[in-house]
Amino acid sequence: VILVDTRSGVRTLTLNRPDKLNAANNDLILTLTRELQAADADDSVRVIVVTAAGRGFCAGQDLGDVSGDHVDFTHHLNTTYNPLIRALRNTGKPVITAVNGIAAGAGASLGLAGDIRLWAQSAAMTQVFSNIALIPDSGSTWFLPRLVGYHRAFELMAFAQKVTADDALKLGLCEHVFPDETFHADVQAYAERLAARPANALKLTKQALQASMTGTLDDALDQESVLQQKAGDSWEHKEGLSAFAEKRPANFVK
Ligand code: LHQ
Repeated sequence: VILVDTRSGVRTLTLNRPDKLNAANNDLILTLTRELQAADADDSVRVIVVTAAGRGFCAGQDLGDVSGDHVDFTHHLNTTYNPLIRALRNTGKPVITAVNGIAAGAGASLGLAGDIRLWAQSAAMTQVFSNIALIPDSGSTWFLPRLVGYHRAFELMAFAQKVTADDALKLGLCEHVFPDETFHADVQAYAERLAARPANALKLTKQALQASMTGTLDDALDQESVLQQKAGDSWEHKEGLSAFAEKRPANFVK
């Protein structure tokens, strides 16, 4: 259900149930979670890409698996999607969600959860949950209002509106849109550029930014002073300074 490929420090995890638009069954969610943890622990991996096979990114929960009178939604979320989103957010490595097609429901949440979001021109997102009278989950109630504000988030959720790639770019739901024909190659090239950046500094940057999402300016200033020490003590910083003095590009990959 998940294809794993590593090239030039980039670990690509590809959701692979294309005929179901990569709808998420337990196997897919748990395998993706394990692969994210494995990528986090593997020193040869500098950037993680989550993308998908076929014309869809992820159609959310596989609805074939959760019908019946007494679905334990709380247990389901706590044992599947919530550990997945935590694994994705907790890795110190940059995660790119490369949204190649429709991202619906929990698939939309997954698409929003990356540090960098790259979309194909034909990709779209829908907070489809209200179509089946559920609430947005897997982090969408946290991610979306931080990106577009409370009111626009509510409207997108209430009507399950489909957001196109061009609109996503304007709304800040993605950083770049690439042509469909070259999408996976463009994502790989982008990821390799990111993999050449200083890994320790990016890890600390993620830590500071994530803390800032829930903290005050005073908290952020305190945090910066502590984490800057860690960055400044690293070989990466020395290399950056030497490269500047010698007027050459820095080499942050050992
Ligand atoms: C699917 C699915 C799918 C199975 C397309 N399941 N087969 C929920 C419950 C419990 C606990 C926790 O959390 C959640 C979180 C959630 O994610 S709730 C939201 C679940 N997702 C949906 O409600 C989305 C349902 N799908 C759609 O609305 C459409 O398929 C979208 C808008 C994604 C794509 O539309 P189209 O491009 O028109 O494709 P399609 O509808 O023709 O789908 C293609 C095939 O994929 C089709 O199968 P078939 O055998 O007819 O070719 C669909 O049945 C299947 N598929 N989504 N979630």
